[in-house]
Amino acid sequence: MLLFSLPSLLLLSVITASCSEKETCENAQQTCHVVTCGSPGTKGEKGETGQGLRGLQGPPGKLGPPGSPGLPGFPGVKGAKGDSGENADYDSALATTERQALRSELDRVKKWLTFALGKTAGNKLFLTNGEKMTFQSVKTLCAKYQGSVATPLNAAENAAIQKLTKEESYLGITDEAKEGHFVDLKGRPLSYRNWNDGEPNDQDGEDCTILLKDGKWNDISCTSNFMAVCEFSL
Ligand code: FUC
Ligand code: CA
Ligand code: CA
Repeated sequence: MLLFSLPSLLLLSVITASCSEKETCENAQQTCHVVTCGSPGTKGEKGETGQGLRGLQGPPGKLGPPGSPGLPGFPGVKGAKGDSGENADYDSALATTERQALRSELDRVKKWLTFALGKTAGNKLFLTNGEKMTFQSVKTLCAKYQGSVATPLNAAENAAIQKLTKEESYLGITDEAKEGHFVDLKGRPLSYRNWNDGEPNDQDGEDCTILLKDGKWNDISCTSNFMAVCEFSL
């Protein structure tokens, strides 16, 4: 580094040469004719940046705000096949229990119905709505309730129908298809008959059958009005 400017050095050389080596400049001022002492030099230029050690790293900053949600991921792989359904034996046992319970309840309801309204014989239930009508109307009425016109197959069934009403009732027996040949509504020949004396006489073209109050049968006009009695299987 240059501590003194060049003119200052030259001036200092002149003073040193004219004074003795052991004299100070103040003394020289007193003894020398020419006194020329140095003034302070101009400020040097700023030095270069130092090479000091770097400080230690500070603590982590505060947590930033949450970022926005990312895009949906890809669908996962298909899972393994599941177990088979419920236990079949258990289902079967439950079905049996439920069936038995329903059967029991149905039997109870049938008994109530029979006690209050109907008459039974074997596995048949006979019911009437208490109305008199033509034979065609009785067929339609019974079909509507999933039954058929009362057709006694034996004395017990005949008696059951007889006890149901005090009126004369139509039976499901006709000779409409072939005169004199009485059959049931499915066309089957009769295995049981209970004609009154002198019947069937086909008086004025009688092709239907009624149950008389005493339980005997008479052939009669199909367009006359008689009690509607239907039969239902139990
Ligand atoms: C008898 C019966 C007829 C009718 C008449 C009033 O002749 O055979 O069907 O009931 O009586
Ligand atoms: Ca006839
Ligand atoms: Ca008759």
